[in-house]
Amino acid sequence: MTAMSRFVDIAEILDGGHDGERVAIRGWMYNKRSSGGIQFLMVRDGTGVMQCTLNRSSFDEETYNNVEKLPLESVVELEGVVKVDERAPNGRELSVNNVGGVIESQPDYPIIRKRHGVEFLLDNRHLYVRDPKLQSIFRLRAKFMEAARDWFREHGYTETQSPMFITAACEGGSTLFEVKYFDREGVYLSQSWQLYAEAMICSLGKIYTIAPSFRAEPSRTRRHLSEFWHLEVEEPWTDLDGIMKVGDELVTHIGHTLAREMPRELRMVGRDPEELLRLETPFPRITYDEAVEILQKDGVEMLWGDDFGWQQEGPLTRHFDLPFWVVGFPTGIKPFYHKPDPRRPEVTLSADLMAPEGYGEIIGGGQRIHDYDQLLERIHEDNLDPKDYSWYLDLRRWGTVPHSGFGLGIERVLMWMCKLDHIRDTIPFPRDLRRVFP
Ligand code: NSS
Repeated sequence: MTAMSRFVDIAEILDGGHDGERVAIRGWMYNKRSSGGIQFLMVRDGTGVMQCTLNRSSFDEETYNNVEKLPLESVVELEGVVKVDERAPNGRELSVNNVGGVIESQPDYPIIRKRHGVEFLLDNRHLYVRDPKLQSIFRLRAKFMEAARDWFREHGYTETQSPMFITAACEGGSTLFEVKYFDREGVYLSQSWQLYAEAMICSLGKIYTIAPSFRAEPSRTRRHLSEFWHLEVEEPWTDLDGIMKVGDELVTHIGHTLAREMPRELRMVGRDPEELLRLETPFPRITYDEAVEILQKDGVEMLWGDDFGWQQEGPLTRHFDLPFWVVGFPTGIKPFYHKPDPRRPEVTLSADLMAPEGYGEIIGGGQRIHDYDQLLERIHEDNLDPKDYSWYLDLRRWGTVPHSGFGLGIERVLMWMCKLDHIRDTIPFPRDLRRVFP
C-alpha cells in the first residue's frame, strides 16, 4: 500500500472529467462480485456509484484476499486509472492497483441485494437511504429546491416563513394534527403557510416559502404523506390568470433544470430527461365542467359538484402527457378563502395543476377573497368561527388588494418527474398514518 493521490468525487469521473487519469476515490462498497481472478466492486460516495475492478495479478495475495472477504458497506479507499468502458454501468470504471484505508463493516448488513418487502425496507430506512436509486432521487430533490429558489430570485420574490404552531385551519379541520402546547388547547400543526402569507404580502410584496406542512390524512395512499414539503407562493395585485402563469414557468424551469443538470440521475430512476425537456409554457387549461364531461364520457363516476379523488384524477390525467390546469372548482368543495367568480358565483377563481400519466394534482391555488364582508360571509357559510380568523379578517380592513397564490407539493412533483409509483421514496424519512420510526 502506497499513499493515495488526491480523492475525487465519483460524479466527476462519471461526467468524464478524469478519463485516463490516475485518481483515488473513497466510499462504501455497495455491491461486489468476483470472476476469474477479477473482483468487481460497486463503490458509492455521496455523488454517485461506480464500478471498480481489481485484477489478482496487480496485488499481493494477502491484499487481494482481504478485499475479497470484505462485507458489504465496508468503507474503502481505492486508487487506479479511469477507463472508459461501455460494459461498465455508467460507461466508466476504475482499474484499481492500490487499496488504502479500509473500515470493515459487520458481516450481516441487513439489506442484501435481493428484493425485500416494503415494510422491511421502511423499518431499515436509516440504512436503505444509501440505496443508489434513493440517492439519485434525493440528489434530484436537492436540485429541485435549488432550481425553485433560483427562479424566485430571478423574478424578484422574497422567501419568508410562517409558524408551524397554529390555531385555525387553512384547509379544513379534518386533517389537523393537534399538539400539546403548554397548557393550551386547540393548537395544531400548520397545513399551509398561506394565511400568514396573506399578511406578509403587505410587508414584503411577492413572496414564497419552502417548508413542511402537516396533514392527518386518514388513509394510506400512494400520494399522501402526513408531513410533506410545501412550496407556496403569494403575491399582491395578481389574479387567477397571473398566478397560473407563475405555476407554468416555475414547473417548466424546474423540469428543464433537472433534465439539463441531472440527466444521469433521471435515467437511473427511470425518467427519460427528454420528456421533461418537452415541458412548455403555457400549460393547457380545461374547466372543471369540461373535466366532469371527459370523466362522464369515460364512464367514470362523477357528478358536477363532486371533488376529484384518485378515482377521477387517475383516468383524467391519462388523457394528457404534459401537465394541465383544471380551472373553476365549485364553491362548495373549496376552502372559504377562495374568491367566487363574480360572473358565476357557484364556482371559484381556483385552479389545480394536474401532472400527466395518471399522477394527478400537484398544485392547488387561486385568487383570494379580498373583500371583508364577502370573506366573513364565506366563513359563516362554512360554519367556521370568525373569532378564529379575526386577524385574517383584519387584513381586509387595512389596505386590502386583489391577491393570489398557490401551494405545490414537492414530493408530488418529484414523484411525477422521477416517474415513481409511490410518494414515499421522494423523501428520506417518509411519515404516514402508520410510520414515525425511524
Ligand atoms: O391543500 S392544497 O391543495 N392547497 C393548499 O394547501 C393551499 N393553502 C396552498 C396555497 O394556496 N398556498 O395543497 C397544495 C398542494 C397539493 O396540490 C399537493 O400537491 C400537496 O400540496 N399536498 C400534499 N402532498 C403530499 N401529501 C399530502 N398529504 C398533501 N396534501 C397536499
